[in-house]
Amino acid sequence: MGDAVRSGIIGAGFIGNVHAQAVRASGGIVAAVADATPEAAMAAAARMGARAAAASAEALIESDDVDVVHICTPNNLHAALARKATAAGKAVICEKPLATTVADAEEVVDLAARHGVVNGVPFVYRYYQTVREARMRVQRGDVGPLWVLHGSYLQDWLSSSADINWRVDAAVGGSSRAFGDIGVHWCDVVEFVSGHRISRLVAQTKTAIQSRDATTRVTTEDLATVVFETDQGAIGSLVVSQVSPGRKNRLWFSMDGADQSIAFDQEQPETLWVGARSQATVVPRGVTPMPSASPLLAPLPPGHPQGYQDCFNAFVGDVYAAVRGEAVDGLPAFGDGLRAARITQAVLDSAEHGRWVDVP
Ligand code: 4PW
Repeated sequence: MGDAVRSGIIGAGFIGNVHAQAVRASGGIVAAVADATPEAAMAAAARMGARAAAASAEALIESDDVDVVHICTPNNLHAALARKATAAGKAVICEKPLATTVADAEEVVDLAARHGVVNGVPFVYRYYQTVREARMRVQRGDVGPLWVLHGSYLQDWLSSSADINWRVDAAVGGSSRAFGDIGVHWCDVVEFVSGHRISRLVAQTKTAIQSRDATTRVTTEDLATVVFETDQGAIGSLVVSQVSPGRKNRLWFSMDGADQSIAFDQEQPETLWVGARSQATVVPRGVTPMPSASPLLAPLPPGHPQGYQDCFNAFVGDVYAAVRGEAVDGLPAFGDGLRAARITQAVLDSAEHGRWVDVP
């Protein structure tokens, strides 16, 4: 490997482009792009400024010019490509879900461990500086023992029957949609900040729009509600929706403890809300000293807002640091992708059978 890390991106849609920008922001090179056809890859390589268009995903994985494989395809291809890239000894960033079944996710995790490859799953909301600050405050004991973890993740981009996307099709997107696509982000960031683990849950799901584009019959859920308990005795609740008009990407959580409550809103990520009995404070990003924070989290000073792409940049920067052999705190990896698959399966099982389910 030369000085700059060379990334190959498989899949050139919305998220493939986010990855390409993060590669450049992290000092990497977009060495190759693969897409559904060689022609589409050539168009994408020109659009994204990649050095080369790969003839196929497999060719990209095998290329000696690629150090890190980014899997940004539709969900049903993730596990197979992650297996191939891992077996080829490449570092791998695999979009969530790592796999559409728990068994496949377990296999990918095992394989990555056996081959000792650096791996990441972009649970990027961990990379807001305010999220790290919330985690620090919880770890420091400011909030006290946590009693209740609650919140929601709401979007509206699938709220009309005219909204069509491959994610809606269970054969391509997987048997869970709203929860598997965005509910898992909420669980990841809440477990990351709180240090608690969701240990059992009861869920309901609903397909609000049962037919899209007048023809497509939809089986995946638009909505999920989850009530849960954690391994440390807290209780919680979560609402997930991709059909909430006006809500664009509203991931919000509150952790309420014996001494304080602390809340974060992904659409207002420059502040944390910290409440105590005597006062509530809106704390701006960057004013609280965080001695061990990575500089990647805050490339710009307070007052210059950190956004979604910045989080992605910091995540890819951390993967690159791990590739260079540096220690990284809080990098979301394949193990976290497996955790998400297990929680998703528990939600589906609970919703199907109408009962509490343990999360392994
Ligand atoms: O991972 C999520 C996506 O699948 C994202 O964070 C937001 O919701 C953006 O697109 C979808």
